[in-house]
Amino acid sequence: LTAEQALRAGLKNEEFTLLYQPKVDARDHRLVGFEALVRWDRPGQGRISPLDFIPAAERTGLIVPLGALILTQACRQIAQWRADGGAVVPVAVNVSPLQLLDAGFPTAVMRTLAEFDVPPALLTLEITESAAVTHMAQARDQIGQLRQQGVEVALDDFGTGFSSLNMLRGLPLSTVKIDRSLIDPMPAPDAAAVVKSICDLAGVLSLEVVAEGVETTEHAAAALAAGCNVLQGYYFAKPLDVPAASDWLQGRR
Ligand code: G
Ligand code: G
Ligand code: NA
Ligand code: MN
Repeated sequence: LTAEQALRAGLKNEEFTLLYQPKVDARDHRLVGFEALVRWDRPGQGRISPLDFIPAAERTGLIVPLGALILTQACRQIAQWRADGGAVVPVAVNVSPLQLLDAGFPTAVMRTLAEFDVPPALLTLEITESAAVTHMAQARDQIGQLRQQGVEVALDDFGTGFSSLNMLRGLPLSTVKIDRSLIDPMPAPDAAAVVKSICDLAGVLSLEVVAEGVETTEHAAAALAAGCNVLQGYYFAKPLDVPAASDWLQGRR
């Protein structure tokens, strides 16, 4: 079986599962959102990391239907949590460059939200810089359409690519997520200064700041002191299955 054939079969049989990693308020560590992270449960092969199949999905163009399936699963889960009647928080879904730049993407997102009667404010899309670097005008237009409808858009892995500052200024974003490689060396003063300057800049641009990869109490304290609004990482929780994520929503963690 080629990677493409395996992916096609996986799509047909809906072998993909979403895990949900909590994001917490930097000050009081209360739950403020989840990031959906896909896993592939391949019969006979166990659970496969997205690092091992997203590249093939992008290469073959299958990321477009796979991305649509992931979005559907996330919206279905949000609807389920709403139906449960307890607290609900926004869910962030990762979007590949090819998906974002697909002309039908904003319409497909709005159609999926409508299908499950999910308010757009409960969906955040996480995009990576590479999508915007080469197709800035198209990315700006697509993101603008989604923001206009009330969907939040976050720039993921900030600090790892190039043209980052240009992206921050030029795209209609709601949030910037600072890559964990910048969080990890904190509280070293030089690292803290870099994170603080990103937070200061985000403040000027009216962007919320999420610190990724918070693994220790020292990371959490330093990220708060630097001005991050939201924290995410193994210190609080790893990506969780639905029952564990539901426990977080109900305040039992
Ligand atoms: O969850 P994990 O650390 O294994 O994720 C590895 C990489 O895969 C990360 O860069 C993450 O953004 C990406 N990823 C996880 N879930 C999705 C998804 O649903 N869609 C896309 N396009 N990328 C994802
Ligand atoms: O590229 P993106 O930021 O979407 O990557 C998300 C990935 O980061 C997920 O696969 C998730 O498992 C991983 N992750 C989440 N929290 C932490 C953390 O605290 N430390 C490390 N090393 N990885 C993390
Ligand atoms: Na990502
Ligand atoms: Mn992400």
